[in-house]
Amino acid sequence: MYKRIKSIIGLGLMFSLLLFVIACNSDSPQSTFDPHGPIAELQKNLFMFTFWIAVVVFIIVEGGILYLTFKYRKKDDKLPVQTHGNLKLEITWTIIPAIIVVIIAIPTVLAIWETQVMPEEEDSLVIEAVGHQWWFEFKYPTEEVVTANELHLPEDKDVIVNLRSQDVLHSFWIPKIAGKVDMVPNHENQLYIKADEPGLYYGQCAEFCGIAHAMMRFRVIVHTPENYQNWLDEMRTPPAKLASGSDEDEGRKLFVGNCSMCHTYDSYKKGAYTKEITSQYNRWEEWKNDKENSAIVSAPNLTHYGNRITLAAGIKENNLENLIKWIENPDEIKIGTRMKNHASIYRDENELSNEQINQIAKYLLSLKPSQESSATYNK
Ligand SMILES: [Cu+2]
Repeated sequence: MYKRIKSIIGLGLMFSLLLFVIACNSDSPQSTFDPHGPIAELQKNLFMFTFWIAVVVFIIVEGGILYLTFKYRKKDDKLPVQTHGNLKLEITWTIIPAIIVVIIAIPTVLAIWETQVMPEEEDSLVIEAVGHQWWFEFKYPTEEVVTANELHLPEDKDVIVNLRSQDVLHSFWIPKIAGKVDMVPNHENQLYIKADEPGLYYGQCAEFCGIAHAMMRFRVIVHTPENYQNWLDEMRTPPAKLASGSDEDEGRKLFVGNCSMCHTYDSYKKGAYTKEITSQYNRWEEWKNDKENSAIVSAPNLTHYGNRITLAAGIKENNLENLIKWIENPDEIKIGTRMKNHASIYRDENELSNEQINQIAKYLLSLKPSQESSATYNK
């Protein structure tokens, strides 16, 4: 019995050590130990400062417990000297933790203040990020660009993200760059972010928001200033014309007939930004008024979808095979989507054939700006 307990404890310790080692891997795309922006850097430094103080406390306290356990373990049947209370000792072990808490609190409070100060709006890029069950909408009001699940940023630029939610609580977090701040319905929060190096970063909803919460992710693509400008230009460029009778063109007709009530696909047009804001609002209102039977819901903007890296909010690589699977049955990739519950193509009488699904997928992947551009995506 004793042996069994020992081996269970041993296995438990080994498993904990394994988890500890895995968690320390700074190569992981969501590791906070490899910061790429001032906010994440500040948070990491604060964590390390607190961590090392905790390590010292741990060693002293656990060392003391082990020392006393062995030194005063039962050696014979003699009753040891019985004492009660020690004023000096009790005052000491009350004051020392209080001092430690103050030492940790000072940089913590300073860091909280520092992250709350927003840069001047005139010198910053202002972005609206809206949380939906279970995807992210990104709007660039000054640039009049709207996209979903992939946030494009220029490097070394102060960015103010205005955070909102259209349904329940979500939380916006890019572990290597900044966060996390809650996205609250009927309330706007702000987050200051800045990325110091071009590259691809991972984002994640960090507040439980329903059945697909863990699958509510996004990507952040940080560009050099020139590439960022190219991306903006591309977002205002129409896609190439489709050859009549091609699979893509057939897919376009099917998409317009079945999907375009919820998914906007042409926000490259002039004035499209304001139109999209109104459309999303109306879709949302209609769904809110009749959650069971509403024919429309607010949905990710699919302008230049062919340039996206992932589908289903950062869950699968964006390619033909995955996109077909997604359209066939979204629940298999991400359970609970409103698309599955509300789009008419999922009702028996309107079901699409495999060929039609294939055509829609090909059409969506063809949605790319037509003109040659020098923009290089950091895939
Ligand atoms: Cu969530």
